[in-house]
Amino acid sequence: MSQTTRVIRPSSWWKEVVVYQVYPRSFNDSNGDGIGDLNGITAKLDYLKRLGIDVVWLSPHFDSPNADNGYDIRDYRQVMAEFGTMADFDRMLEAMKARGIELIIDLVVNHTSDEHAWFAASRRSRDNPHRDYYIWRDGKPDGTPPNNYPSFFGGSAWKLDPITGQFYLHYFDAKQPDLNWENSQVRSDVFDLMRFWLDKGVAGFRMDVIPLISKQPSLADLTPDQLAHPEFVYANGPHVHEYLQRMHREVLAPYHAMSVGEAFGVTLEQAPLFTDPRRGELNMIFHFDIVRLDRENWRKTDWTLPALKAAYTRIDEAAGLRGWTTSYLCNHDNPRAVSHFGDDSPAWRERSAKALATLMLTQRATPFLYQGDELGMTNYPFQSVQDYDDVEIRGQWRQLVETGLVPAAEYLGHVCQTSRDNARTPMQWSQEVNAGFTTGQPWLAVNPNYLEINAAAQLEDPDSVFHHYRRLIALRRQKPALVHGAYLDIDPKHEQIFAYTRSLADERYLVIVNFGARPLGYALPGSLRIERAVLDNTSGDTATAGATQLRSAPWQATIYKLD
Ligand code: TEU
Ligand code: CA
Repeated sequence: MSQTTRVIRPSSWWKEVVVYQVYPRSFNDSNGDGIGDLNGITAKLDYLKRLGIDVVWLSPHFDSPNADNGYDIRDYRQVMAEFGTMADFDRMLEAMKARGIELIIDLVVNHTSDEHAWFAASRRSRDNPHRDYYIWRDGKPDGTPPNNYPSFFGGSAWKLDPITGQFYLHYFDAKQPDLNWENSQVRSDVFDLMRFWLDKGVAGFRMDVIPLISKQPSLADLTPDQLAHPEFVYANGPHVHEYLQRMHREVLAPYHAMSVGEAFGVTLEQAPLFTDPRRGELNMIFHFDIVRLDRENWRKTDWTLPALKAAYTRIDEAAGLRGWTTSYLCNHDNPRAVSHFGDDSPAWRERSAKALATLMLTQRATPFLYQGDELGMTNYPFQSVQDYDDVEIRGQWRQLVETGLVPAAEYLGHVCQTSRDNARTPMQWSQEVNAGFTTGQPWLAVNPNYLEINAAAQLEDPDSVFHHYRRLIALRRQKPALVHGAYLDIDPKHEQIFAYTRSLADERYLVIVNFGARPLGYALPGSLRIERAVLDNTSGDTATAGATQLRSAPWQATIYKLD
């Protein structure tokens, strides 16, 4: 099977695809236990085909005790029992292939679960053959942890293990011990498990916090400045590029596999080190500069359109002429796109969701669409801390609120806008009970707005957000300029209009997005002249041939062909 897979995929196939992220727990429950599963995904492949996507990115589907919803893996070669069996996986993959859909899976190898067999052995004794699979250190003489590293989920990044009296490192939850990539046995075990899935026919990997795999040899204390953003220290270990180059050479390249790294802690200046194809590391990375534009950790801050536009330009420049990048506005770690960057009030929710779709699907980058965004799903109306499931919220609550550092009302006022659980509520399929997600009790509450926002209704309505996404995806497929064309922001300072061109040879498109509920007139800068509107999200109030001046309705987003 892997032989044929190798021949079929052309070398840069991943530039021309649109990816759809499935968070399996919340996608579709086929057996009424309240948890989405693989058979549930298989049952919805015709829906995805209708939308027109090419690749599914599946968030972790491996055996896990679910301290962090599968980002804590107990066995890399087993399917999580709640999600089904390996036979279900094989059937799902076959059904995808039959529809021309490729599958990429989540590679979570900065850490494992503390219930992984490697860790069970490692913690047993100081001279266990697996001891060196993880990072163990003595505490300070006073019994405190080896250094002041914080965990992203609250508290110290070190946990004392009573069995051997040493501390182990965990950047995330204590149930997610960090692997020791300096150990060549760890690297070859990881490479083997990657080949296991590639041989089944998966087309590549999304790599979880991959820049964090190489640790700082000194493990020196962080300075107060560094403590505010430890990821910039954690992501700059001395061997990360060496490890990624080996992985590319030894595992990915022979399969023409697709690779996208979650570039947590990577600055835009450093991006080419990961994605310049001459270096042979990753095809592309997820930058945090857009989704975290208005964030200071869990705090929500303000954002402006010029700042958003500057981030787009810098990301495009960081990819450079040779490199490539991603376009995304949401994933399972972020609030909903329409609530975040659009306007989720009843008046503008649909129009602004379509505007964001237009922005996302007309970048010189591979678009990654998150489940439910194609319906304009919104944030959840959280009231109290009990409404959240996320390990990140529970850890921060203990560290910040229960200690009295931050008042509860202040914390809740921010995280209702920034929490990851906003994007994790179940998919809204229909008006049926629980939005058609499950016949049982859903693991996380369904957003009460499912009667208005659901897939069944939108499939019937040609003007829906769903059909706008479908048209955009189809258009992107037809117009190489929208995939490969040069990106140029033609008016970086305008406070409400986002206007950019995409040019390839003599084919030139202009995208104009009104980021607000105020209508306004707009004079095209320079000598640009409209040829015709190609795709629009209003009832068709677009500029006509020869126009140099146009009107922009609230949240209007139009793709024009230029003369
Ligand atoms: O995310 C790591 C990450 O960069 C953050 O978004 C993180 O979730 C947190 O918000 C930092 O404060 C990846 C996964 O996408 C996430 O779901 C996992 O929880 C995490 O790694 C650990 O595997
Ligand atoms: Ca289920």
